[in-house]
Amino acid sequence: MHEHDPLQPHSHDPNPAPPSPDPTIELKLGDSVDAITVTYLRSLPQTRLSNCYIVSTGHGTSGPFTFTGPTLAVFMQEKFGDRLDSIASIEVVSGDGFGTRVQMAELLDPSETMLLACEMNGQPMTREQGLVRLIVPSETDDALRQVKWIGEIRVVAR
Ligand SMILES: Nc1nc2c(c(=O)[nH]1)N[C@H]1C(S)=C(S)[C@@H](COP(=O)(O)O)O[C@H]1N2
Ligand SMILES: [Mo]
Repeated sequence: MHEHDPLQPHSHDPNPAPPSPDPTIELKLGDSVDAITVTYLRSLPQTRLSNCYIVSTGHGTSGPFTFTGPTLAVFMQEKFGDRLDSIASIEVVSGDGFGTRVQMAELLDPSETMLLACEMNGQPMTREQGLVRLIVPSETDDALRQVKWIGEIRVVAR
């Protein structure tokens, strides 16, 4: 039977406000849970992406923004190192249930730079703005991969 997959592109009215004030980000693999803080993300090598737009046909485009943070690839490399080979995909999900799935091939694609952005225009993002936000520059459809308020990063093993 076909099951609706909330992590695949679908039409969506963006939630304007965070699901909760709780800034916790959990990195999950099987039964193991590792708490990720903004301070930790800011301690990793940072990448700055200028000229980012949050594009939405239905509700307008905003930007340009400059987002800064570790790339998702740097974060995964830091956490899993040579075990990266055993990973199939990653689910980046917010407490409001909104999220996207990133395939390992996309993560390692040198022409794709995905950020775990902690800063917007040189300032730490407020919780309202997303706090830690996934930036996928290649997605210019309906902002359906630009996940605000990241709450879980679920690692799916091969
Ligand atoms: N957690 C979460 N992230 C989300 C959404 C959402 O509802 N929840 N909506 C997406 C959609 S559809 C859009 S258009 C943008 C809106 O981003 P903005 O509020 O920064 O303009 O956020 C994206 N990221
Ligand atoms: Mo959107």
